[in-house]
Amino acid sequence: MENVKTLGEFIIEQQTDFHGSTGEFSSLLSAIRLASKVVNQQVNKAGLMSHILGSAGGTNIQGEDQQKLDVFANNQFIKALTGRKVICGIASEENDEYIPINNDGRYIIAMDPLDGSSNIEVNVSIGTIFSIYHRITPVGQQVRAEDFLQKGSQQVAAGYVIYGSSTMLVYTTGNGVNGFTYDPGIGVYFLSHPDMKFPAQGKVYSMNEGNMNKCSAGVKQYIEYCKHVDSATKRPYTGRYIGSLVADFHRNLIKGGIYMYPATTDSENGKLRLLYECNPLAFIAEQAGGKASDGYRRIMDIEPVNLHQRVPFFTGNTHMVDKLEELIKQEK
Ligand code: P6P
Repeated sequence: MENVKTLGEFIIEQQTDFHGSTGEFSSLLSAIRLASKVVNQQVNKAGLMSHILGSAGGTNIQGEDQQKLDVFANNQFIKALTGRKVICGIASEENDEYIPINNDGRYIIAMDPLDGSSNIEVNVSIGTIFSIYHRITPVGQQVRAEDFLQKGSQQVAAGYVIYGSSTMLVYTTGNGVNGFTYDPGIGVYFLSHPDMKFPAQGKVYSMNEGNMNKCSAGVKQYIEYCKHVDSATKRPYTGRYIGSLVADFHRNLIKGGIYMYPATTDSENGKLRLLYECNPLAFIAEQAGGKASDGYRRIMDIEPVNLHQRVPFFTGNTHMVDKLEELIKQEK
């Protein structure tokens, strides 16, 4: 394949200008690449591997049944990251507490190893989401909570893997967003989507409208705004909701749109987790020319208070998030 770049080549190229490259960060990304290939292989066989399907019997901090594939994915990422010595700690949706790893490691990672797991058994795209920071506490000591409770603006990298009709790894280190498509035949990711940006005009809105009557007036008004017929602003927009965050986010990144998981009367902070769902996708959204907000504040400016805290999450084209924020702020 003439002049097609692999993820490995790209990582090495990027290493030259990354935060005083010592190769450690490249090693970290390579661990994520490796684990994603192993998880991809199992996800693609989930329908056949009855021992994988079905609940693992445990429940995670969300009180959700842990699908065996959730547990499998979590273990694969932890194993790959532990093996590289560059990580001092891991926070995962599947673990109530953070996991100290190597006291000499300079990076921490927060991850949702397999988001959208309820879609596993209906063969809908699911994903891995990750967020990477430099540690705050001194190298050589055991990692502490403060290493994980950093604002999203402190991320050094963030990304996701989408296990869909094809498997892609999409990530940023703060110099734009690049997407790599996996060729399972040779086990290599190729740079297929260089410098990803939201299209100028978004026309898709993604929300579980079953929650509509539990949302604030501003959110309801925005949904009505999306449905209003107005050719000058290319409305009505199109409603698309897969119910798998990575799949909805990825489609909107490519086609343009807004993803919304608002606060509801059942959950005043919505459903999605700040550390390993909202912050990493917010970093990507901003690097792709978009925006991510809780309706009032930039997601990446929110000071975390605990590992699994939830925040309302609105992300996508800037003009769409701006309009939603305008209607929400009028509520007060
Ligand atoms: P609802 C999946 O469980 C998830 O965390 C996201 O992937 C998805 O966007 C959202 O929840 C779906 O939630 O309440 O619409 O089913």
